[in-house]
Amino acid sequence: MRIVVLAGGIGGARFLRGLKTAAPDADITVIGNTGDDIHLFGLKVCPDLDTVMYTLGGGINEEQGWGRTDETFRVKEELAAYGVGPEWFGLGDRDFATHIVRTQMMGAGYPLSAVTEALCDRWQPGVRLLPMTDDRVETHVAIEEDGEKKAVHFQEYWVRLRASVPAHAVVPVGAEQAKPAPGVLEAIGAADVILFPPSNPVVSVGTILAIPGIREAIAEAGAPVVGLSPIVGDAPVRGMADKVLAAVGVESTASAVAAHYGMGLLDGWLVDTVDAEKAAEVEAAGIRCRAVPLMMTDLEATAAMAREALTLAEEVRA
Ligand code: FO1
Repeated sequence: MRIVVLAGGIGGARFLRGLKTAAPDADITVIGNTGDDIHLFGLKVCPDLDTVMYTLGGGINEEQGWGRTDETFRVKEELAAYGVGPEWFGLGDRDFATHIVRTQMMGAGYPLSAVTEALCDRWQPGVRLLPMTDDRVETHVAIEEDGEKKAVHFQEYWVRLRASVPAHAVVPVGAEQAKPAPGVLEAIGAADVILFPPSNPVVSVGTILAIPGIREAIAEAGAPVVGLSPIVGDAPVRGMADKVLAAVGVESTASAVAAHYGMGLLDGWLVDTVDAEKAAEVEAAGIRCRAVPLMMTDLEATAAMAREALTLAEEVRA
């Protein structure tokens, strides 16, 4: 079975671990969000691609959900000693190697998709990891800080500010000019199932859908499209998705996120059992809905969620 998954960072990566367990023989293609990418110290950092690669490759810092295990920060300390910032983004020594290799290869003319394939040669994530595009797209957030309106890079909003100020707008800069990376549209067209994992619906899945051609390809694909709500009990399970949902005028509920994706895109939607009463509202929006446990507490729980999503996909296909 060919499965395509639109994945962002931590939630998407953890879900993929469960999906691999639930469907060990499936051919999984991950379309990874690159709107979180940031250029630091002359290096290109791809947080969401790296989180998927490290999580599935066994190198992730498990409790953080990002960065490498057994990390040290000597390079970061030395940069700070030179007064070279920013200090608020924790790049570890082992992680730096990934960004050095990536930047070196891109400097030699390799597109991000080829670089990602090369990095995955080492990590063997067990999925095909494609960036959503080879073009530069970086999400910026319009905020007001100390009375001054400005746009900050998503990472500054997310990490330095901890999303502590309202986001007035979330803009994937460069998305309009970007093209899907090689293999992305083909994978969508050939998919038997397309999944939206519990990733951030605005800055992760939303950014991928903002690349011209991707939303249309999914809407036209013959495959059933099933999503899993990242919102449980009117709050994000992790992260601060509610802050960016507010920026796009979507309330932080399992049913509002389904409606945000819309029936033109989604055929099925899983909500957590605590939101069971919302299933009727989602079904009224033309999207088949089931209430199942959606907390990724461990691998087996996550695998069970993945099985439920695949089961719903078959129900919808029928
Ligand atoms: N998140 C943090 O909250 N603090 C950090 O210092 C931080 C550093 C970092 C370094 C590399 C990387 O790949 C991810 C990193 N993240 C950090 C997580 C990152 O902001 C998020 O994983 C994604 O951008 C959102 O999905």
